[in-house]
Amino acid sequence: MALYAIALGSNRRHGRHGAPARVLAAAIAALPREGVIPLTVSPTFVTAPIGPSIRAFANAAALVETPLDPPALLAALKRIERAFGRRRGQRWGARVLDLDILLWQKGRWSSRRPVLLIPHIGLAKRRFVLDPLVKIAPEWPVPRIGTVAQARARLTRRLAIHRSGPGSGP
Ligand code: PH2
Ligand code: MG
Ligand code: MG
Repeated sequence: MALYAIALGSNRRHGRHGAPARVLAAAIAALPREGVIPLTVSPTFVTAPIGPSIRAFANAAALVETPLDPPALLAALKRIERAFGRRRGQRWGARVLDLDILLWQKGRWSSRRPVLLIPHIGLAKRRFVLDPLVKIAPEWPVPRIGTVAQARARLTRRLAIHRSGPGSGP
């Protein structure tokens, strides 16, 4: 068995499940059918969209346990995305469900087939990932940074410095 942290996101309604927050709850409920057991689920956050999409996202994170290795877990998450109506070509656009592998217990993973990097490349750069994750796994190690809590502290400090930079003051 291995432990993973995954990120969940949605910014489109699902015909049957409803609003994005409901889509995330339904996605959590779909995990066990793929042999992925949710152990801890964060609260759901409503977040401003980063990138081209204009709709707000619902975001959450979960700690899960599974016998699957990273490529097999990625395939399982993609099957769930497809079952929820996710289509190819929606990268960074509005999407009904996005499931990303953030971290796993055994440290790093890097492969080209399938294209998969753990830790997720956006992990340390995105509040919408770290805010939910820090609620459930503050002490989880993040290679080269320390812990999830330290990654988030570093990011929020950096954002504060940007906001107080030249031109933004009184
Ligand atoms: N996902 C994206 C692009 N932008 N913005 C928010 N707030 N939340 C997301 O999950 C998100 C995003 C691509 O995966
Ligand atoms: Mg994503
Ligand atoms: Mg994704």
